[in-house]
Amino acid sequence: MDIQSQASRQGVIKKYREWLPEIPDRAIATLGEGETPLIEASSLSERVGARLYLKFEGMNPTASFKDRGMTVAMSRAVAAGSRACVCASTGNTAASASAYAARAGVGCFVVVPVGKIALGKAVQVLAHGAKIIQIEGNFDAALKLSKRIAEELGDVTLVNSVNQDRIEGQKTAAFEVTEALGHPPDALALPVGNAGNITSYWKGFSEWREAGEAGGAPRMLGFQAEGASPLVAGHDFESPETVASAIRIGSPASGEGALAAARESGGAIESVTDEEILAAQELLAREEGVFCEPASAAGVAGLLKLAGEGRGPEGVVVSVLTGHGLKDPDVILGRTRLPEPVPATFEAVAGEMERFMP
Ligand code: AN7
Repeated sequence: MDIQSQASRQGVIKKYREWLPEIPDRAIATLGEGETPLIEASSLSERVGARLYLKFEGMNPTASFKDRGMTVAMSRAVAAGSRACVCASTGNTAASASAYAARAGVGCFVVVPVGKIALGKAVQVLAHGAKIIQIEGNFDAALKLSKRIAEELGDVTLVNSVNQDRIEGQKTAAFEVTEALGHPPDALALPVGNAGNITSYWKGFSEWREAGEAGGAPRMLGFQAEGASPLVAGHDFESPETVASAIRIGSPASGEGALAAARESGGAIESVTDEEILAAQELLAREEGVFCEPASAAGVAGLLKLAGEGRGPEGVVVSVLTGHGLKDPDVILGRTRLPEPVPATFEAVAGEMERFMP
């Protein structure tokens, strides 16, 4: 018996091969990505006025959704004989590329804005031994440079989502959502940065609808952080700013894809403030037990905002939580900290507990 095909978490390439570009077996670089949980959120459902599920992409091997696209992009780079890969990143692409490059045995260079990468993500890159190049510029400058590097150095593959293989791999999340519910949701809410992921989900939902695997497709609701919301404002942002460092992007490479997804699905691209993002992150952690990074909470923040204005989606709604909360410890430590120690006595410990007992 073929043990691989029986195993769960065999990776998105083996699971959805007929929907993906061709990859020879020998080139597959996988860490068992995909098959992430779809968690019913009863407390938040009441707040948003719909039946809300959370697609927790923080449960991927490097703790973000990027792994779905990275397994495809890296495997195709191996198949093409690439010596190394390069990417620009706000952090998660870098973490994912570092892990999959290590797995595939190719070199990895990540170009990042200096001092703007969340701690957990930088630590992942260092652990996997990839080369970090910090530039004195923002993500958009890093992406321009990475594109040019890949063009001018022949055997170096660009693994940003402008690489179509990334889009192809990430669309598998739409298949999983549809399979888990037994049908596509009525709406899908997610954060938008470079706009690769919303483009991917819409491609996945559209392909299954056209192939007759699903009867419809959800309204796509994309949310940018207000300080980095070029798709809402209608122009690029020179100096994007938001607490959600993952989506601190002023000139989204797949902006057209995001706008098309919203238009074709009857959805929208809107913005949420940093306060709304942090409040949603806290609600998710404290009321649902799901800890995601700030950017990942933008979808729920958006749903709460729409509900508050009486224009929230109804029916079955999925919000994609794109990355794990452990990625960005500083955001939590910025608003709370460990308490002072107490004496090691029964009275002191019981006294502390009494003050906090629900
Ligand atoms: C947690 O890592 O762009 O709209 O360089 O890390 O597809 O860009 C990360 C983006 C949402 C936005 N949530 O997705 C990068 C990077 C998290 C992210 C997004 C990112 P896109």
